Amino acid sequence: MQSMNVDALWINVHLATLDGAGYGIIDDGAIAVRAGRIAWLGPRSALPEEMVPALTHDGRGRWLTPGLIDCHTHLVWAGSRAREFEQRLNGATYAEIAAAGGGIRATMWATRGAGDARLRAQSAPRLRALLTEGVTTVEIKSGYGLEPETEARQLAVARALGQSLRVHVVTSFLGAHALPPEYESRADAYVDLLCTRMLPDLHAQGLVDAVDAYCETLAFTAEQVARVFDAARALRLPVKLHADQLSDGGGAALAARYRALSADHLEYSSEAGIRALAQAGTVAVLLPGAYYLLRETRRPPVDALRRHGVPMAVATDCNPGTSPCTSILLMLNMACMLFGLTPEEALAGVTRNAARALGLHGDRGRLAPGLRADFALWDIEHPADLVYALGARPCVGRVVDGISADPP
Ligand code: DI6
Ligand code: FE
Repeated sequence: MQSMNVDALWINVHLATLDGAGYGIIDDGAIAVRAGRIAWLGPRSALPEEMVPALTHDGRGRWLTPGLIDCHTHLVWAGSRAREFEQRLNGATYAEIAAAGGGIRATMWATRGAGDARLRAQSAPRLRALLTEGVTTVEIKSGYGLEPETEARQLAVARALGQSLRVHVVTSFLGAHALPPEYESRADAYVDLLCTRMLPDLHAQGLVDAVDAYCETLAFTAEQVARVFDAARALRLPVKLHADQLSDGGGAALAARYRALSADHLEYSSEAGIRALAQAGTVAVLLPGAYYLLRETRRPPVDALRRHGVPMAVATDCNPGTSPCTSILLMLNMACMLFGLTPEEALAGVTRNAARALGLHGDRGRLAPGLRADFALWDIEHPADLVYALGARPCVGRVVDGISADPP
């Protein structure tokens, strides 16, 4: 019999493959890796006799899932907005604080003023916190520079953090996050700058994997976003959108029109908007942290998303203003408790559907032969424990590209 050489084999693990409709549980399973990809998986009883592993790991009855994917973060920034949080608890609104020069602009000043070393030092702990919860891929947006140099530095720091902390980083250019003070009441001129200079330059430097925009009354109009998306399309870059978070600005339909990878937030999206997302194959990214911290009362239309078959992802939205959150597991719980997802839907939202929201569905987010060997190992009794327990620290290991990368 011909031998089947593999680099590593995990036995004595329960698998939740997240491949197919639900958890995809394989009790007492085994999973083998070759050249950073999944070579084989199944029940241990079906392990091919001819398999010759260079290394065998005993999972000691733990659970192994796809590495978690946080598909929407603004994780690289400098400074703190704790005082604005306090102001809001004393009665000021998010919009009032923004109008008074705080909000995104406050973080912009702090980020512009921080050197690379400080930007990196302040951002790394946030990324480390995500890694302790089994995250193996994280999306990180720019959008706190709002001028060419600082936007580039944010994206470069994001890439560098990924390399030093053993996690895959996917970057999104979010120059259209807020209007910088230099362009006060000249929003269209700023959009010109984004389309003709910033995006092409950053793309040429290899810093951009996707393009995002904030479509909202206090940010950019649908027409302005469409121009940014046209510029992205000219460079063959995929797009995503902060859509209908605080009001129905037709964001879902706009995202669908450009076949966006994802439309994110969606609290105020209409039924027609949801139908358009379904037709375009766009993922709905739900962000319960922002909903919670804004004390929003309108929930995203989860029933309509289900009815129309729109895949739902869940993410931290890690940002200093509306979601200072570095716990993807807490988001799983909140997605269920606040938005009515089931635990299976929530877990799919940080694995297979999160991969889809990044255009990486064929590469990761599930346990299946040929996919990237990114895993999380858990000391739990059942996958629902990941959603249920608040403040637990169940992650006991991460595997990135087939190689163990213990939680920091
Ligand atoms: N994502 C964002 O980009 C804004 N809200 C959200 O959910 C605000 C970010 C900020 O206030 O810094
Ligand atoms: Fe966001």
